[in-house]
Amino acid sequence: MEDLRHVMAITPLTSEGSVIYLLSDFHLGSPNVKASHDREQILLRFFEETADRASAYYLLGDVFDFWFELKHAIPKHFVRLQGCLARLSDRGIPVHYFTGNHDLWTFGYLESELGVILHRDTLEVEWEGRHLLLAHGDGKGPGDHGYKRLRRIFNSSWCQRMFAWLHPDLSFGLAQHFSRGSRLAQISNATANPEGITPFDPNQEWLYQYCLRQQTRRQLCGLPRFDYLVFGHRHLPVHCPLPQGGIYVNLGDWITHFTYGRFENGQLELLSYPQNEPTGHGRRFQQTPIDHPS
Ligand SMILES: [Mn+2]
Repeated sequence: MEDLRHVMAITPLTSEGSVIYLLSDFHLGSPNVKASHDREQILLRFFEETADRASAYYLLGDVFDFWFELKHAIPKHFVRLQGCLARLSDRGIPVHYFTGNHDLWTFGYLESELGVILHRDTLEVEWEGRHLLLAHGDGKGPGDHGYKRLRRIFNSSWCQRMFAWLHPDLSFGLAQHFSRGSRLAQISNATANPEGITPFDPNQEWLYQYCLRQQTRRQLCGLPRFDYLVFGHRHLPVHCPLPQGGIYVNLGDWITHFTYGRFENGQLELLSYPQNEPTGHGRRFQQTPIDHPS
């Protein structure tokens, strides 16, 4: 049975002029620490520029390319971003942190130390009368059976305990090596087009198929259809209307695309953040047209 478990969300109150920002897949740590530090600086600038208007941030997974909390230790690096998220929380701006398939091994540190609100599964929210479904997106929809099997191992508490018993110089080193390999394979798929944008085939896009199923499920349950179904994971910026109504949004990533979602006045836009010049406004993301299946 397809994953139909959903967590009903607390509806955040959005005051006039306030904005909700959604972003995902920073993969800090990949391809190496030096390159990630440069991206971390761009992220810090983004948060600094947007914080005054932000009523909430939703980070939809894979913030870190590898994350694992031991009882007395966490992976080195990227303390500036951690500090930034902690400060946003301290200012009273809720930071929602979805676990991805690279950083699911968090056991309380991010909540207690950074003050983030952690989500491990799909979240349904209603903002300004719009219904949204939010998730990282790994293992959703048909296909990807190899990964779905692997995910059972990732989520096994016995395997996590075994991993935690190894010396972190060995276990973290190995995990980082495999994590980079899996992500690089995904990136090479997602940037096959010279413009860095891969027009996707809806028949092959599992998350698109997942969106169609979710809209049908809502209809069968007599619920209003989702206005936006928002994911990360694919490293592919997408803002694509669905045949039954509603829009499939993929937030892209902060490795090659630097794209993010901005929810304002009941509309969710996909924007790209300028990496070089400081400006408070992203550019609207241009996507190549997509042929819908009949
Ligand atoms: Mn992912």
